[in-house]
Amino acid sequence: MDNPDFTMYKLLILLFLGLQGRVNASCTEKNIAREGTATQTDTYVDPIKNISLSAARAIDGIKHGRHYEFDFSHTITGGPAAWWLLTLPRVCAICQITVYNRYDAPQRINGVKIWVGVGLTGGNYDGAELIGTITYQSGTYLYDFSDLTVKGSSIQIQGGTSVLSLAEVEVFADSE
Ligand SMILES: [Ca+2]
Repeated sequence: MDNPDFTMYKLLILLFLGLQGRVNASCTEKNIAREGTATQTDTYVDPIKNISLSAARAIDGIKHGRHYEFDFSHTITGGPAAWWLLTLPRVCAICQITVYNRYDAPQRINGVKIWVGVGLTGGNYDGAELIGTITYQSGTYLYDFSDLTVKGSSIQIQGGTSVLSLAEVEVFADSE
């Protein structure tokens, strides 16, 4: 029989390994969206400031979504034909996607769909998994899709009933 000190030592080792396992299995706090490349159907240019509201503005780390901060993406195309596509550098075990809405004209988010797939091209959802559809709620600024267990290298957001305009998209993956 082990002496009490050795038994305690073994218990501490087991506790440490157990905690490590929990950490490794959890959703990392790191947003990997900014490691990817964002594209969209087409791009609206603000006619006053001549600023292009590119797809990349939805992964620029700025989440305000206010019109004159130009920190959001904005297509010209409206409805389900509009898309915003994030291509990650590798297939990831995605556990959470957070979509930050525009502060101005927030109702445009209504009906927007979030898809995850592998190697998707713009407007193509073949083999992709539908993660969810956003129903606009007044006063709600961000929409979380958590506890996901889906592998993919592409996050594609499909337009709802309006143009597709996103303040920010964050993607979190399980630690490998
Ligand atoms: Ca942004």
